[in-house]
Amino acid sequence: EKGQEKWPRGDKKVWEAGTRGLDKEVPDITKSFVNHVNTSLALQAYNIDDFGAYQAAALSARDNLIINWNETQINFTRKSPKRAYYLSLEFLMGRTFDNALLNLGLKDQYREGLDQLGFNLEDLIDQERDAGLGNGGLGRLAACYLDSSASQELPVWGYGLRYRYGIFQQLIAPDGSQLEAPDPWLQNENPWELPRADVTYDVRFYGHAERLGNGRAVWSGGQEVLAVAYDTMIPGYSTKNTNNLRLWESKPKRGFDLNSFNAGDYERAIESSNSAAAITSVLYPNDHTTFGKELRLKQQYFWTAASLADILRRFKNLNKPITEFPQCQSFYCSFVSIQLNDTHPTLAIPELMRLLIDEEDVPWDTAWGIVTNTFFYTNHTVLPEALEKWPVPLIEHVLPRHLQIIYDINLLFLKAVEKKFPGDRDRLARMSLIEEGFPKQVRMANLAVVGSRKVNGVAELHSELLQATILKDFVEFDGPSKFFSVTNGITPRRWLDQSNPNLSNLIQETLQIPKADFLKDLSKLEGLLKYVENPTFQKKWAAVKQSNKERLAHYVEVKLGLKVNTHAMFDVQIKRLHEYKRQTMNIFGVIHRYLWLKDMTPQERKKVNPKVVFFAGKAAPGYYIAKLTIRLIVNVARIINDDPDTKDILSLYFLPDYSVSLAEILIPASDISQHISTAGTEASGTSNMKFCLNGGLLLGTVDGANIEIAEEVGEENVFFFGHLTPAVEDLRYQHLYHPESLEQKSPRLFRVINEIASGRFGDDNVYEPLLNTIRHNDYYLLSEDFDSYLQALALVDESYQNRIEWIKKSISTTAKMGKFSSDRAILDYAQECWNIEPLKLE
Ligand code: B1H
Repeated sequence: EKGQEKWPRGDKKVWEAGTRGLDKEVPDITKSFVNHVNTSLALQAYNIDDFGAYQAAALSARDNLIINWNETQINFTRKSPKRAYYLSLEFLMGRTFDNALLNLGLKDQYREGLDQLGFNLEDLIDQERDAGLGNGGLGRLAACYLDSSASQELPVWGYGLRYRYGIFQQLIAPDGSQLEAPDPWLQNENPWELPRADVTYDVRFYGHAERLGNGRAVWSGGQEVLAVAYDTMIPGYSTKNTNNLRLWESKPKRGFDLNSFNAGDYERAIESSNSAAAITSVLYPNDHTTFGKELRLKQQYFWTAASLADILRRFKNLNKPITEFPQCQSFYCSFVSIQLNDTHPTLAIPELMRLLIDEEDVPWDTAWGIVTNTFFYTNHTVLPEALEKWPVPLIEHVLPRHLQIIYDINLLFLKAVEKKFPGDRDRLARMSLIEEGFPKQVRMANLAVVGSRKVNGVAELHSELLQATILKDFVEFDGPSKFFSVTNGITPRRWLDQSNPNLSNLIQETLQIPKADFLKDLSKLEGLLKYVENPTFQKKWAAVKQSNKERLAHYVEVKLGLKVNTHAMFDVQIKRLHEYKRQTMNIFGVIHRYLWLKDMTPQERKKVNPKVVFFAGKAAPGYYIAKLTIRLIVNVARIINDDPDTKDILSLYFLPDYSVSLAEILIPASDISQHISTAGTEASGTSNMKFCLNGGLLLGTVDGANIEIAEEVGEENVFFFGHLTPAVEDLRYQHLYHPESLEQKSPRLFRVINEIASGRFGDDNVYEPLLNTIRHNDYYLLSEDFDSYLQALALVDESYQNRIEWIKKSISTTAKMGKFSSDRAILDYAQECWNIEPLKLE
């Protein structure tokens, strides 16, 4: 058969018609796909694989986005509505292709078109690498908010950094511990970004700041670095509106140092160019801890300086007086609101002061009026170790002019405090932007509060705690109206329709309304309540859950070569490893269950419902105890999964390299998920919302958004346990000053800990530091909650026995999750803070 090559894939006629661009014979999608294969990629049907096909399909979908993006942006420029900017050091976007097709409403057309060309859409979707530019909830929240802003047709842009390496890849070593590898997500071209070589700004570091005596100063010398914009299109769902996420890349301003180069010192010649590129090289993987590293400070300033320069330039194109920049009485005379996602972008406050005073010649008071009407600050945690502080000498070295401005702000602020509370020295010390000590430190949360118009927490309990604790003085000073709460939300496009198409289809077919109706107004899910008692519907509901469990089992089999029992209850805890989130309590619970099963006769064991426990999550590379927890989980899994007495009724999996894409597979498969932080420590949580939206029930403490979920779905549908927030402080005090023996406090926990210590799960002694955190001061109160946790787990078992009742709980839960759409949350921000309105592209 020499010379007679077989046609490699799909329908030859369709390929050929696509190549020739024949209008009538093939749909536009086919033409555009084949065209990108032939031209953008210089490939053909003969040599293209799934990855190439993904790229071509992505480029063709992107063409649609670009057109919508252009029209949206022109519309915004022409009508110049007030805009909001979301400054976040993290945007945990995950994959884009699937979501783009969904929001464009082109998924079915692409599936069909690709099928004719010999490709399977789902396989191509799987070719894409996650954009992992975030650590966890905070970064994923930013991504959900972008989706909702575009879908609500709001003029909102995101600003962040284009890290060359995202969150590290997690590997598991033979001994069970976490290893980290870089995440070179840009290695293969990223079709979703548009480099903007023409949008650049100079950003200065170091040098000297000289006051001129008229309030202004000149900042000169030091290092100048170039910020280059990369734009990512953010399509709205079922609207043409397409917003923008602008990420900055750092580059050397000049190629290299010519003097050193000419003197033959080549290393020195490229040193400064390397140091410029280093700024956006990698995402810091330490959620909830601050390290005080110079490079991190440079990231924060680089990003806020470039973003503000861009925002100010856009405003100045309007030729309006500078006082109309921010919020003001009349809607029509204000143009900019800026949301600070945590304290990471707080340098934007002194930076805007600097731009206004030094560059725009605005007097201090006017400038301060503008600044304090522009910014809004969201706090995401009350954990003290996460509150950002920067050493004064470091700021003085890197940002000399900003330190002057911070001191000036502080002086005026403390004067005002002194006026309101004369002689209250302690209060002044607590509220000062500068913490005394060696070295002195700048308190970024204080600066963010003082420089913002409004401040919010991310769930009701969290906002209350904030106002009662770390912000108490500020509430007393500013009055309560500056402080409020916006409960977090999640986008139902990604977290229902995209990750759980079977459920979304069943909902559509049952409610008999277009998908867009409930995906844009999630409260429509309440319509499902009518069907809770309907046996046919219950069966279909259960079948969807089953299909998702099989999809997860398939993933585990392909990735890890392990077979999962899909007839077991699926119990899932997936989140960053942290002591406050208490993965340790969960693994201790698993060990307890294992010991309990081992104590039974084979007959007794037969009556127990099988259960599969899944963990996934990364530990910060320097967080020793968190890493040890992973090692314990992996090694317990090895013992349990291998024990012939129990392996059919209890198994345990640690799925490595947790990511947005993995969450999309895990969440729809869960029967029960765990959100078991010590009361008062988890600000909100957002995966709890994702599980419940997908009909998984919640086992949790009375913390964060768990509380509001229970309020919505009914307490009879969630499994709550543990001490409440007001008790926590007293209990900690008791632990410190009147410690009780663990054996007395919880004999069951005592036994579990002793079994681990005895080497039952291998690794004599390596777990001692982890066990000691509980034996000794037990800051997160595991020993106080363990028995009620076991009780709750027993109740979960019992409830699961009555499958019909369980399914009813599951349906009722999904039906009542409307509140947790990020559309609701983003509209709260738009109304409460930003004062912006939708601007639809017709
Ligand atoms: C949350 C963080 C966080 N709170 C510092 N704080 C970081 C702090 O790299 N850093 O320096 C990174 C992240 N992340 C989470 O935010 C809360 O713990 C969750 O409860 C909440 O749901 C989420 C979104 O609001």
